[in-house]
Amino acid sequence: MQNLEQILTDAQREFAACSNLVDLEQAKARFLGKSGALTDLLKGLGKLSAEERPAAGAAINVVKQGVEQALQEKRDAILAAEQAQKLASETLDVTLPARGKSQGGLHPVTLTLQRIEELFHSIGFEVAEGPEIETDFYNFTALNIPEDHPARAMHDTFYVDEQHVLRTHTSPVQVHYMQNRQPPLRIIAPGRVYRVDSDATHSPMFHQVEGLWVDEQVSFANLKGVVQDFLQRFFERDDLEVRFRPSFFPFTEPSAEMDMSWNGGWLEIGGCGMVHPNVLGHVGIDAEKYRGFAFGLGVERLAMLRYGVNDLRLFFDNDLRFLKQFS
Ligand code: 2NM
Repeated sequence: MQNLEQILTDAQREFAACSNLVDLEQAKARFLGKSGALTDLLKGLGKLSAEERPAAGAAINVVKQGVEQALQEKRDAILAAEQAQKLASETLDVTLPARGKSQGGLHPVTLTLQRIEELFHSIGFEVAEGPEIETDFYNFTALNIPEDHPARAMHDTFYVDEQHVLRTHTSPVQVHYMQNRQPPLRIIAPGRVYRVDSDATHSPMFHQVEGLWVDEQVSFANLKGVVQDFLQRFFERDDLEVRFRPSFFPFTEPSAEMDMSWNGGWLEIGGCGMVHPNVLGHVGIDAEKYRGFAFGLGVERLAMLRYGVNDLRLFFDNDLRFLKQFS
């Protein structure tokens, strides 16, 4: 019984030396466990006489309560310390400057399309759009390319099913537009087109912009003026020349291919012509009263020339080292 005070001080000292809950549990077992110091004393009570037992039991219980209190205090202290450490390690300094935000940029083809749209808008053209999956009628028939016409072989076509194709040009947009309106009409149709073609200079998906002007007195001379004015402004060169070579398209008559002067030579840049009377007939425009001109330009081609890009495929690789140069 003289040990009681000693047991309490031992327990307090041993608990104080513990730095985690595992050690503390082991220390607890040495005092309060099955064969702990206090448990041994309690077991020994039976050997005492009936007179001695109450006082001895009370004394042991006082110490036991002291040990338990020391244990609980240490347990609380360890938990508090662990919590404090966790909070410290998870602290966010909300006053730190944010990570640098990296600004994206527009794709060179998008930039080129925007520039084209802006230039045509400034001379009164509207921008028209339409679906990339088209019916046979809108992509071919309405454009004077009947079922078995050899011209269908001019563009290798991706067929979706018997009646639907991925548009091979944006002309079907103009067909839709003409169907719903009467002249005067002045539109460009920019967008994706698809052809079965893939090598260094051809992508199966590329962008076209087609222009259309329909009115009573529209002439081939107007076409030449609009195209030359556009190209001069697009390339910011007043001395840029345009030349027209006779050609054939089913949807225009007469038709021509367009070249522009470039580095002392000529470069083919697109096709054009006066809208064929059959096309106007298909969309319910009186071909006796109205005439129209139309032209088509390759957007990637224009982008390559404007930005000095030497390989078409760079536009479709999405290599950031390339794209970053345009942001
Ligand atoms: C070209 C060349 C020549 C063209 C024709 C039409 C429409 F719908 F009015 F008939 N749109 N675009 C056309 C004419 C397109 O691209 C090389």
